[in-house]
Amino acid sequence: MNPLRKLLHKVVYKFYRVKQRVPFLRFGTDKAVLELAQAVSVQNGLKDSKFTQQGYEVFENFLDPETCDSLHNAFDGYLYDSLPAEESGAYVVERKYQPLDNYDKQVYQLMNIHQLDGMSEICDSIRPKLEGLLQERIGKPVYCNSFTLQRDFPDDQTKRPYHNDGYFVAFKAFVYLTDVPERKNGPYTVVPGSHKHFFRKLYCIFNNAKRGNKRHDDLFQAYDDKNAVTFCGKKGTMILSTQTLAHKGWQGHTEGARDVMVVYIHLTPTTEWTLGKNLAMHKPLSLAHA
Ligand SMILES: O=C(O)CCC(=O)C(=O)O
Ligand SMILES: [Fe+2]
Repeated sequence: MNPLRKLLHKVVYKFYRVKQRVPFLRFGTDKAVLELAQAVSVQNGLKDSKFTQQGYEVFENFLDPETCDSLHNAFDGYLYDSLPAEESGAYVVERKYQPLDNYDKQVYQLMNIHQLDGMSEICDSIRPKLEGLLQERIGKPVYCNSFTLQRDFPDDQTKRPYHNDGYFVAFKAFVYLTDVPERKNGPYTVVPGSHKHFFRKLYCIFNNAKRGNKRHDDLFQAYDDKNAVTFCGKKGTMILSTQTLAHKGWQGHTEGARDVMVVYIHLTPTTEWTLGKNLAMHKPLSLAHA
């Protein structure tokens, strides 16, 4: 073989041997660092507002109670009676089957409800409002890429602790469809201002890799509840949030199923939304789960 080729093979081989051994370079953590650095720079370029400073904002009565109830009832139908038709593009994700970790075993999520008859009108009426609100606060156009409904059954064992949803800049609107009066009802929780942290997250990326944790965006090593805000509220309350905040659903969720509309909002539009499609349910839940 050409000696130059041989040398090249050797270099590539050595590089991957080293990459495998150094925790910091395992599991694509180098990519995570790049993502984190990019996110910080994108965030620094956003308009200065209360939202960009604290990373979230709460809007009471964003939806009226009747709309919340009708979404909740429609969700019941898709969970217990008949799953969405394949051609609608909507599907129900059963998180318990995701293979990466033991998180969120009691969470069900109906994706792409904006593509379902009966829910598309509500989503179409919310979309311009939501995009307008956020654009006004960050000074850049945004796109609601998927409207979803999430049901969290009580769980104080497997809720995912503090994390980021990847390190890239993304937003979510959480609209409670059931009352969340207390911590035992599992409120959404964030650490205000944590979207601006760089070194703490760099530490987490390194620490996750060292422990062999493939979730490079787990942040529980560096954040606790002392500086957190939990959003208790009535149905209809919306929390608009930067997902680069350290966040979680409250872990001591011991009472009542919590329904939330979760809208995925990004700086670029997507044409197709298939998040978690590999975990889509094939038959409805049994009523024993209600
Ligand atoms: O369920 C919650 O309150 C938070 C869930 C979460 O971490 C997310 O949607 O990114
Ligand atoms: Fe999250």
